[in-house]
Amino acid sequence: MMKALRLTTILIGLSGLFLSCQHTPKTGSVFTETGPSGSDNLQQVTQELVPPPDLPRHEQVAKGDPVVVKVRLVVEEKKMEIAPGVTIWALTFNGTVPGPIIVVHQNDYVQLTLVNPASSTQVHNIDFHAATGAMGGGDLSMVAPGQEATFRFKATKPGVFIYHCAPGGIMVPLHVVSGMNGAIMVLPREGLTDENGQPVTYNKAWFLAEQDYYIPKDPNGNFKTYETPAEGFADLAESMKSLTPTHLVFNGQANSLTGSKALTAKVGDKVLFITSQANRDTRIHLVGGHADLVWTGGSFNDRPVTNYESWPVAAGSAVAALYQFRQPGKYLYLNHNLIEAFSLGAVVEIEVEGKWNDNLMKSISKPGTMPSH
Ligand SMILES: [Cu+2]
Repeated sequence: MMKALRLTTILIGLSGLFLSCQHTPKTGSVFTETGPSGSDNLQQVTQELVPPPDLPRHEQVAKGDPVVVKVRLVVEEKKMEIAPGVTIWALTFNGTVPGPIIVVHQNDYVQLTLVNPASSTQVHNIDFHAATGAMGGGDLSMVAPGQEATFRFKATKPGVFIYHCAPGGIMVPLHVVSGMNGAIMVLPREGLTDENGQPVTYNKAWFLAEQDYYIPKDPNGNFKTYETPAEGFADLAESMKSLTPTHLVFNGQANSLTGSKALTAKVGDKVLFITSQANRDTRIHLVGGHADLVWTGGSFNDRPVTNYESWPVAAGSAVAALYQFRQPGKYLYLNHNLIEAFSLGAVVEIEVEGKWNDNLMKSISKPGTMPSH
């Protein structure tokens, strides 16, 4: 009896140790606010955003004290071809689906200006999952055509997070499935750390957002087009209720990153993959590789898990994974619901240059006729 109790105690102790390794933040408590207690006197810098899959210029390890990072997002409502012959009224931040990724460090302040040109037809705003309060800033940024608004939030939690338009009610999913979402990466000030808590850096990073589209069809089964975004909303509201996308793509368009537009890397590159899905669960796999490190749930406050074959991205989140390419050749980065990848379009190609490593894999017998017995 005593022995059993003691064993139980040891096991509980060990599992506690394991849990604390996995879940205790590296420093302090998640309930303790750190960093500056005011932002008005901090240095201000402007971040020039770039179209995905690229990231804006940034330091992996913060230099100096927290700053106010000014970013400007301009709404663009535009007709966009998402697959051959299939067009939508894309509702975008800065003209791309997804919107550009913003990169800051923990305890920096993001000063976001949202501009809605007079030529727009819709009211828009922005909800940052990295922000605290006011519907993620949505309540401070509701801009009608011809208006702009600015708000500032402290990036208290390190990780990767989505942002999206959330103008209220049914307009929230209508705008999000029309492309109006993006991401922000809040790096720890000391940079990323690996499974052992040691510094780890990347020499390439890509922002790959999976986008679900629900394009309405006419009675003959042809995809419909509309004169204005609003004209299509009643049909879109119906088609999205099926919860079955007609198209599921990376970075806005089918084959946006395949063939001649494939991503490229070299053997030895450590690539940080930031994947977001604003509306729907997905699960990512790198065909021919792995994730060496995955910051599950997108949190940089926890130690990354290692060597995952596929990793989940929950609806309304972004996840970061790091992989070092060891072999040259073609890789596929895809949603490993293979129907969603190959029938609906959720696949990216990566071409890697370098020297083949026979020790990791070699052909013993090429495909050929079976020997007769
Ligand atoms: Cu919007």
